[in-house]
Amino acid sequence: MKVTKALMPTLRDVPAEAEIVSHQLLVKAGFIRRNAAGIYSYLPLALRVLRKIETIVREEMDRSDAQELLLPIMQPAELWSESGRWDVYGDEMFRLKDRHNRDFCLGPTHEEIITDVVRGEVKSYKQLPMNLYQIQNKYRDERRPRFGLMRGREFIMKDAYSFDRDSAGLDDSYQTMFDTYVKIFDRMGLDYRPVEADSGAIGGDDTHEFMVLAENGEALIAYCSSCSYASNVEITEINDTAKEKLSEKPLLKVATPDKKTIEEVAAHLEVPQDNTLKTLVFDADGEKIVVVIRGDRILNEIKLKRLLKTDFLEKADEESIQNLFNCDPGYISPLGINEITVYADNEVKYMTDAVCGANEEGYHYLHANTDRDFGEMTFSDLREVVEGDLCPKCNEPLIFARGIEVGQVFKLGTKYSESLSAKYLDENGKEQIMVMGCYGIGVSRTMAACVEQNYDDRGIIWPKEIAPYQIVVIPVQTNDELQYTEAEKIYKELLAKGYEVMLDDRKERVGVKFNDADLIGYPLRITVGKKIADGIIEYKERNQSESEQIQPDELYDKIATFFKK
Ligand code: 9G3
Repeated sequence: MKVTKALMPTLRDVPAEAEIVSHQLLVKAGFIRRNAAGIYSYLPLALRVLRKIETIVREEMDRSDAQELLLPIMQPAELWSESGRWDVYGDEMFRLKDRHNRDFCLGPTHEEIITDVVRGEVKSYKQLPMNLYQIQNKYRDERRPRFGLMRGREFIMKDAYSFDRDSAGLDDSYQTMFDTYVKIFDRMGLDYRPVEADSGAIGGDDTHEFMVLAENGEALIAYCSSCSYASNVEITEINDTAKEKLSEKPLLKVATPDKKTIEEVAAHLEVPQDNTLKTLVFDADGEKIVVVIRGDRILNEIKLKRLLKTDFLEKADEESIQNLFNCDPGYISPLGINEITVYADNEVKYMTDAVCGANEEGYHYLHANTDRDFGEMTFSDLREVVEGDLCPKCNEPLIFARGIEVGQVFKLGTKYSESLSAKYLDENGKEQIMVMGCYGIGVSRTMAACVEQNYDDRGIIWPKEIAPYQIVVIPVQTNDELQYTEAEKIYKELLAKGYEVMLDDRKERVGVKFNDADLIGYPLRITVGKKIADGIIEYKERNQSESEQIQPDELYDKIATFFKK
């Protein structure tokens, strides 16, 4: 391709709304253009990258014996009513009516559609397991679409759905998809981690998110400095080792007038915050509960919801706390509580000399000892993990990192096969419900995530596996007969050898050509300048700082080596 013919509108500056690097660079380098909030055109360079990502996804999915199909974007509301989800997703779902006034949505995901297809076509255990996937546009009306392709309202997803006889079969399908994702993201040259994640469903099954590590990532993950453990901090388990029992002193009531927050109480009593107890009151599914954690810790409400097996959890309001304890929330504690269920984080179990509320306005107690002074408590891992907490698998310190979720694998179980009656006949002719898994990869998001991980102050540095073109050939003086014909000769040779080559044939200063080449991020740049008269050309890899002077006939072996690596 020649630059003078190509649609690749590089810019000097980027629009203000581009906040993160990948959004800025994809716009500046002429890859994407915004048509509306969260809706983009993929210009030729972007489409070439997308197609390469899709090819890697397809090759590995097909290798896992998954079968590609293509499902409709327009989905009839009836299916979503059958699954009970038509009314679950409010404004996030794009809804429309056809000319007969029938309800449809633009597919945000395809569990209902794929289950409808399978329930009509798969009847026997002999046909299972079956894994079907597509690469298709998805539509979700994000309240705040931003970060370019990272959080769009129309995006491209590979979504796969596995159908098995039973949960043992699902475990195999899940593992197969997990291993396939590892191959896919390895081939893309991404630095990523599969992390244990929150399944969202009440007491749901396994789920893993594939996170590309990047400081602009929206997710926070904790990974182990020495073993492969990694998890979304929402669910990072914490190993609480027993603390040594401090001396036991009798409870001592002290005045703490107008000292309500942990900070104020700790400062007033001159005790460290990790030696105080925080007591919280919640309304869980209509029942009042009390939760106790160390004063310097943060309660992890996702862990609490999983423990209580409910999604309906909210902080009790001040008034109901007053009714329960006859004092301000800042002075409450588990002392003397016996008619309300008390949950406590594991750390609380070992506390023997803590400060806690006196359940009396203006007073706290010193030397509270959990074993001695508090009634029945249900202990569990309830706190937010902090960096440096010990890995639940090997006790080495955990490291925090931000991540961009580019893939996720879920065990769905029978959630959709039950509601949509996707059944098969087993060996004994008995009807059984299929067991499903679903597996997503954000294809367009992966392109942006790749930029977040591969750029410098000059622009994008595409991994060679997914670069829009492999090589750019630049004649320094396009007017110079020798330079241009030699450059064009190399260009044609490389095309003939099957490389994807761009020839910058513009009558521009070489500085402009170099800047564009580095901004667009071609993995390899070949420059033909004055020295061609002495049989010398310049060879430069985008992710190397130095260029090399070589002879034209050395070029082809060098390039073959570079792309074979
Ligand atoms: C909706 C809307 C938004 C949604 C969903 C449904 C997320 C929805 C979860 C999934 C789970 C997996 C298959 C591929 C991998 C992810 N946002 N999810 O179900 F109606 Cl508006 O999509 N689906």
